[in-house]
Amino acid sequence: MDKYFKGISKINYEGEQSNNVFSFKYYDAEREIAGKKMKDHLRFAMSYWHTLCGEGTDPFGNATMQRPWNGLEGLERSRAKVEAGFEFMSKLGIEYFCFHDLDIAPEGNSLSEKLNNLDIIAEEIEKQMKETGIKCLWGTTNAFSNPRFMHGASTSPNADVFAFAAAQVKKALDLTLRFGGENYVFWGGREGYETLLNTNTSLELDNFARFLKMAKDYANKIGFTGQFLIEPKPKEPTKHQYDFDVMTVLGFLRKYDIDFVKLNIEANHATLAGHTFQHELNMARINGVLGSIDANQGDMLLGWDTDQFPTNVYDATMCMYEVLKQGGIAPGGLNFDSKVRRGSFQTDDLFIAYIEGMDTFAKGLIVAERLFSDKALESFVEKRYESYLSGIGQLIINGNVDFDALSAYAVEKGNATVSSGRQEMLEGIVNRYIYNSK
Ligand code: XLS
Ligand code: NI
Ligand code: NI
Repeated sequence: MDKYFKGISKINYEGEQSNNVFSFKYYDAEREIAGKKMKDHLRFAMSYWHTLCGEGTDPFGNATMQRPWNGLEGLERSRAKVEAGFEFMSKLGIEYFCFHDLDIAPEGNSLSEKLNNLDIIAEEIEKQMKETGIKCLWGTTNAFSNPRFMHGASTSPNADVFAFAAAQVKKALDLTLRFGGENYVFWGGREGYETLLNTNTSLELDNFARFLKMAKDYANKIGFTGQFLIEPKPKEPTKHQYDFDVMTVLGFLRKYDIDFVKLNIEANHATLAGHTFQHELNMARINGVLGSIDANQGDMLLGWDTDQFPTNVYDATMCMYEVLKQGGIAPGGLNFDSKVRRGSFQTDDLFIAYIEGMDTFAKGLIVAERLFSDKALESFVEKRYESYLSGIGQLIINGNVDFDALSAYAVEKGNATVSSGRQEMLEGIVNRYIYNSK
């Protein structure tokens, strides 16, 4: 199809020598890396909201972006976006999309109108999915934009709002199942609070857990077997978000005995929480809950979720390193929860941004795979912990010593000799792999 993005043809891999902006320099979908195609390592997805609904507004200014569907209204506009979205993904060779209910169809004037609109557009989406072979990575609901959610959705002080949120998630789960979606995401939205002067945090958190369990019951009832994911974020829109970061969410899940939820890690949310992207991925991986990834990046000088397209090769490398250590990201993937800057308002900027994001992660994958298979970092790390493989270390690991025994050992030993962490040397190794991996 060549209707909405005329003049842009299929984006091909041309290699790093190419000067063609509209080509991949590193992303070569069919290239085999460690026994798997690049596209199957990366499982790229288009975010419906930023790509097809973003218009460049910010708190200080109006829309800057003229999109080919801007002249249309209501369901006509939604239909055009479906066609445009699938044309966009086909041209880029992106095989998955992620969506909120509100991205795909207009809200209308009542809940029943909204549900009806969703069914109408779902049919169009299904048609396009069949024609193109493009799949759904995950679905979710927008339970944060409508004014009724101003105090939260499942954590609202108002029980009617809890019910509305449930109605939305029910429908979004129906849609995700209908599209064969492999995951369902809960991003907190306004699940948090502004002040303790008016908030019963205990009830709100209990309700959040109740809500998740009801969602799981409903999923079981309709036969949705996809993965449930919570997407941690520390702040914005609320000051205190309940899903602050990976370890906070894990504490919550364990308290309420919820074992059916994994995590969707977003780069910009990690940095907002004062962590690196890799830290959050690592915490999720070692706890067995690394489920999927929202690929983007923040600006270190700005304290909000700028959702920029990822161009930082170092971060992408360390991300793919964690993914490889886990043995892959499926059934999750890499969703570009990223938007073009307000000043990058031309429609072809959308293509350029995706190409740069995909190339960045392709290069990251290439470098990470070399680092991983050469054990370039791993052999140093193994050696660093070797004192736990024998002697007193082994006794500690096996639970065969107590404080009395350890104290006696330390007194006898007199001193402990430690070795350098060699951080700069290791950073140099990573740099050389980035320069040299092809
Ligand atoms: C917002 C979140 C959102 C989720 C989906 O900051 O990143 O876009 O990914 O609701
Ligand atoms: Ni996100
Ligand atoms: Ni975000």
